[in-house]
Amino acid sequence: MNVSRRDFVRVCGMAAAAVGLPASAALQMAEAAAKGLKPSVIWLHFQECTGCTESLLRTSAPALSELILDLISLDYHETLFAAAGHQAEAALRSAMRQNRGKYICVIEGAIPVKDDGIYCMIGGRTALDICREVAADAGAIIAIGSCASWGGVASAEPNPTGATGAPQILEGKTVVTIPGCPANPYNFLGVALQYATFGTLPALDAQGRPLFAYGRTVHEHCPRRAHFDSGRFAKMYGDEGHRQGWCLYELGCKGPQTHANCSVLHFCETVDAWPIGLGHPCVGCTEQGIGFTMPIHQTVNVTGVTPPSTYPPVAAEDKRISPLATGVAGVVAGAVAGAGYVASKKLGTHEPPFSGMRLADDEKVEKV
Ligand code: FSX
Ligand code: SF4
Ligand code: F3S
Repeated sequence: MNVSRRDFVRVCGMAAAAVGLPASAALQMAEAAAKGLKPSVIWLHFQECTGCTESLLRTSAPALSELILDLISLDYHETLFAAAGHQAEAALRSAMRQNRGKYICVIEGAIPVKDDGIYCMIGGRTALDICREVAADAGAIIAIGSCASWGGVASAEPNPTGATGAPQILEGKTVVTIPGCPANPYNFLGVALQYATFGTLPALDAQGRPLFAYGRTVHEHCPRRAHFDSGRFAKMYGDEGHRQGWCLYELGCKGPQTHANCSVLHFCETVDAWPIGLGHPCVGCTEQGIGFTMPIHQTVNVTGVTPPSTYPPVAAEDKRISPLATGVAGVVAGAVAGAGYVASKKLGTHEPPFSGMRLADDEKVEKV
């Protein structure tokens, strides 16, 4: 296809940045893809809405979605295939045979296990059987979206089909999970290109989520965080606080308990194209036990201490400082405030949990 090398490197750069790799890795990824070293991808669809595929293909610039299809070799994908019926089945067999042990098996959608899996059948076979068979000969397995990661929306109560995720079906295998409803396509692309170029997978957490994307909560790098720390909350949709872009916690934002990088990696390369950016609380779509489980407008507990209660206020005044010394004091105060900011970026969940919104030290910090 006719694309400039610049565009090619640009998409690789976004994928590399998503996985936390340097710009030089983007060049290597682009060169590997240009040489034809593209990952063979066999993409399975089970119980889902196809939103993950849609978000992969709905980039802001049409050329980018074409580029994405040029970076991976999509050898089997039911919804994008022209083939149907026996032809499609034959394509699956052939893709598995030709790339045995090397292909990336992407699973989109939950797998129902109730009643021997009869609630999702393709070509006369259950999703359960297909998933196990295709994953058995894969070089890497990626569960894209919350449905494939743990069951997602299909597993919401009362879960009539026994919908579950790929890691639960493929016990003992490494399954990279990219939850999100839909998953952010650049998190997927980054993992796929890293695997194709370097033969490695990113570091994962206990649920198989890449740490580069799910190591922190939405709340930790939310652009509305300053409002949270200052106690400024929207109380109703359309009220003054909501129009001013204040924190959405009291409207049920699940950001404090939801691990994801959507606050820094928006969708469709469009600025602010993510729930909070558009004025809606995070519903916790990437977090098992929250997304599709907790009522949307119910507030979550805040675990992980915010800077105001973790660090002493920067208000310790030294009355002996002369007016001439205020320039120096300003620099020092700025350095301390900067350290607090950096430390806030490093917040983990090691601190003792607390609930409630207004922190005792808020007032002091506001005066600084
Ligand atoms: Fe849909 Fe993907 Fe949600 Fe599920 O996304 S956007 S229902 S996570 O498997 O297609
Ligand atoms: Fe952002 Fe939600 Fe946290 Fe408020 S509660 S700062 S809107 S993540
Ligand atoms: Fe999902 Fe919350 Fe991000 S709803 S897309 S994890 S802001």
